[in-house]
Amino acid sequence: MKTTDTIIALASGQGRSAIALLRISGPATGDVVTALSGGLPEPRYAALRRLTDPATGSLLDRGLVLWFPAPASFTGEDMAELQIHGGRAVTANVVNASLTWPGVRLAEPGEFASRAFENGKLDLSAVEGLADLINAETAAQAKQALTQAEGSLRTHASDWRMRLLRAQALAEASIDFSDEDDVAGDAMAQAKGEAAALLEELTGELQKRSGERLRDGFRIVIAGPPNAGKSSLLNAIAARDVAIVSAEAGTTRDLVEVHLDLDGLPVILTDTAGLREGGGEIESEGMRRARSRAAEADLVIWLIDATDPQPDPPSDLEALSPLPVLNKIDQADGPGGSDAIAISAKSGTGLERLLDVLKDRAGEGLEAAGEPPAITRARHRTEIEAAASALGRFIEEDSAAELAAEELRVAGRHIGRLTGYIDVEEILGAIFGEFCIGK
Ligand SMILES: Nc1nc2c(ncn2[C@@H]2O[C@H](COP(=O)(O)OP(=O)(O)OP(=O)(O)O)[C@@H](O)[C@H]2O)c(=O)[nH]1
Ligand SMILES: [Mg+2]
Repeated sequence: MKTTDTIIALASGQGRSAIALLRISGPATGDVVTALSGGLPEPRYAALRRLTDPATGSLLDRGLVLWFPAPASFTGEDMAELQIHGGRAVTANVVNASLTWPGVRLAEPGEFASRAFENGKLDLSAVEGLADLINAETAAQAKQALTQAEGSLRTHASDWRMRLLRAQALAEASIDFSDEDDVAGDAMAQAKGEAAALLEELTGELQKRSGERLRDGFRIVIAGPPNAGKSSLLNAIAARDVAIVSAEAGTTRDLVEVHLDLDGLPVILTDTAGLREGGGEIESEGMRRARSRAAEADLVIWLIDATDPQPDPPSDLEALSPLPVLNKIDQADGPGGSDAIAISAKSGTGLERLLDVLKDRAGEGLEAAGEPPAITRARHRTEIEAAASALGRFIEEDSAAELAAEELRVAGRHIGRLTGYIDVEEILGAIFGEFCIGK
């Protein structure tokens, strides 16, 4: 990517729409806008303009033009946004007319955000927050993404870096004064105290899983004996005919997954093959998948048939403390089991209560009400883990002060990578590649 290029992209997504948003960024932006619309409007004020093809003079569209001269723009470069009619031909014509200008080309995915990063407009954690915001499917996901885009992780990271620098300064002081035993020992003890406090905080953040869970979704797996009504329950909750239901035992073999929005919380609900002894090759593979998906779940529902009460779940599932649910109570005589939630997937009886319980459990698992966690993706976890182990080594090292101090620099590098202030080349591609073109 050469930042001397001027890039253009449809920011509002592909396809037909009432209005489409075109974004242009780079040194030729002002020239392109002038060529298309006859001049530059006042910065940051919308101006209604006729857009014409600079080559032929023919009218392309009439739309709003916004001009953001550098550096006060999203990318930090000269930028313009054109709000034009969203027909495919209109947008293609305006893009093509812009592309005839020398040095103008179509943007790569994420290139606007990447220029914003290069120009110091956004740090990496904010870029990731924006990517998550664009991908957010529920209100809670959007809220977490926005909090991160607004700098929640950056705030943590810069606080951690300041504390590391303090510890580093103390450790360096102890090296400088190594011939004065008292001073040196004192400074090193203080440095270790700082490091220990920071390590405790990082360990606390590493223990929280709710950020990643919220980003990915709370995973609920429906398990149970064949024919208990697992697929019927999935369909009832999803309010769609997703999984095949039949009176034949052993109908479901594959995992069937639906994404739900439970009061703003993202939930992934999975239907599985019924668990029983025996079964042929395909059914056994289905049961193996059921068990392994249940083992990874945040919550397992153990569904039993009230007309054919079954024994307890097998021990591997029992160990996951599943939520017992009793189905088909429309056909059972009285309220069957003890603490099981009684439902009928067929008639809908008890489903509201079950959904309330699921919402509560998802809410607890995602800690939707609490402080936003610092870690929202595996990349953050990896860096913080690496920083924490370097801190641990620093605290334990008691022979050579120089070696110990090097561990603080290692920790600092990992914390720095959270925001990308240092040493970032190899992680850039992975992050910006997640974006769509035009962001
Ligand atoms: N009366 C009644 N029948 C139900 C209820 N839920 C499911 N059934 C019936 O029970 C049978 C099995 O339902 P499924 O949803 O296919 O059961 P499953 O647990 O997915 O079965 P497998 O995929 O074979 O493990 C079907 O004939 C359903 O119509 C219910 O609440 N009441
Ligand atoms: Mg089924």
